[in-house]
Amino acid sequence: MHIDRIEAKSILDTRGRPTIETTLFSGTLEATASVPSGKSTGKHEALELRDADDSVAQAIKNVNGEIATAITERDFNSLDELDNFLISLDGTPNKSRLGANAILSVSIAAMRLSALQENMPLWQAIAKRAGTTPSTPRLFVNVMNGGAHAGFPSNKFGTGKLPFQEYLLVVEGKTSETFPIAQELFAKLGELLWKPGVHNNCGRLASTTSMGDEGGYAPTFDTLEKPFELLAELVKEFPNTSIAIDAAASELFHDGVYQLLGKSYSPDELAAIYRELVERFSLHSIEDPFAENAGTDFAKLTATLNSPSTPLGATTLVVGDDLTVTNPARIIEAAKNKEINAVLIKPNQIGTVKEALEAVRETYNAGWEVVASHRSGETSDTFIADFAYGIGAHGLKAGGFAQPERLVKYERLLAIEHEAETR
Ligand code: 2PG
Ligand code: MG
Repeated sequence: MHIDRIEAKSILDTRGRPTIETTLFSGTLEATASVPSGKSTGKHEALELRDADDSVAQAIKNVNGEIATAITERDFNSLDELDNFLISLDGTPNKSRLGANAILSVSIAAMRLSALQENMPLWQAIAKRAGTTPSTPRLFVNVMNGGAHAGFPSNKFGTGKLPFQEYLLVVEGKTSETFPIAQELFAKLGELLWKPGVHNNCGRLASTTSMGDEGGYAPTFDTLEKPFELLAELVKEFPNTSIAIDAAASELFHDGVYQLLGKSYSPDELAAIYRELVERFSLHSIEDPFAENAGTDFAKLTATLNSPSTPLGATTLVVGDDLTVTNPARIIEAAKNKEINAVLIKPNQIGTVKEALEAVRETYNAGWEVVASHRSGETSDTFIADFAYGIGAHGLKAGGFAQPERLVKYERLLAIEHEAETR
């Protein structure tokens, strides 16, 4: 592959924050990629380069300057060669010199360019590169946003925004069937949340705080169970649907305890809460149930929720996000200690497509499931949908339906499925 020219610029994400978009030009072809941005970021993630004024001007300068000069001078025999070159050009363990956002924008655009050159749909090019069998992921739709993704604080009585960051509905099946079901569920939940009495905040959602960062509702409730009771009412009407959460527990962890709705819990007490929620509401998965360095607590919970000798029976996925940060070495470590049984894969946590695919490989080597994921600050780039389909992911987390940047991912999945069926 030869890249003739590179152009990076600033665009705004769903939170109105600047992020990077890069276009690569090669002969008559061009390919563009933009990079999302997290809020509840793990400490071990690759570094997103931001300037003091919150812009990404330096990252853009790095692409248009140093990276452009270095890669337009060479030919690359493969995408792995290009990604390895970018990794060594940066030269730091966490891509802090050139910025993981700068590097990933080039890496994804190059993947797209290569698919165009091979006249192949992106998902198929990803599958070919990864050696995976493409398949439709379950939709992990984030219907209620809490924690760091809901913008208002809990009040002094301990009631307030949802303690967990994400309350998701998991819908399994072909996207042409799951997408309309998920849309109906989302609309019904909206009606329920506006119904007087259901909601804790005077029976209605305040217009300024009604939606969270990821395009889901952001209601308030006075107990931990109420949001689950509401979701359980909904899913019982539809087959192949279940409830999942992302606790994002690094955000709840303060001074050795977890704080939820004004109360403090030890890791064991929190584990008991998860067990109860799994038993009562048959949770499909729990992401980041504990803080990012609490691997031992993860391992205990994974064993408890998946032991055939417990009354829980069904398998519940314990998903690592901040724990594993799409980092192959951290996934290998987690596998050694049986800490989890599924991994969230977000390419911008690691900074190249090559390493994200390595993370997928290590996850599959461990016998675990992959859930591909967007970030809370998104763009209209749909790469993650092709990625999820191409690697045959168990699920795709792409947010709620109240933001176009989330909807385009689901719509892309729909288009991929049609493309795959008609090829
Ligand atoms: C998460 C993500 C995406 P953020 O924690 O899983 O849903 O949130 O991008 O803020 O890290
Ligand atoms: Mg998470």
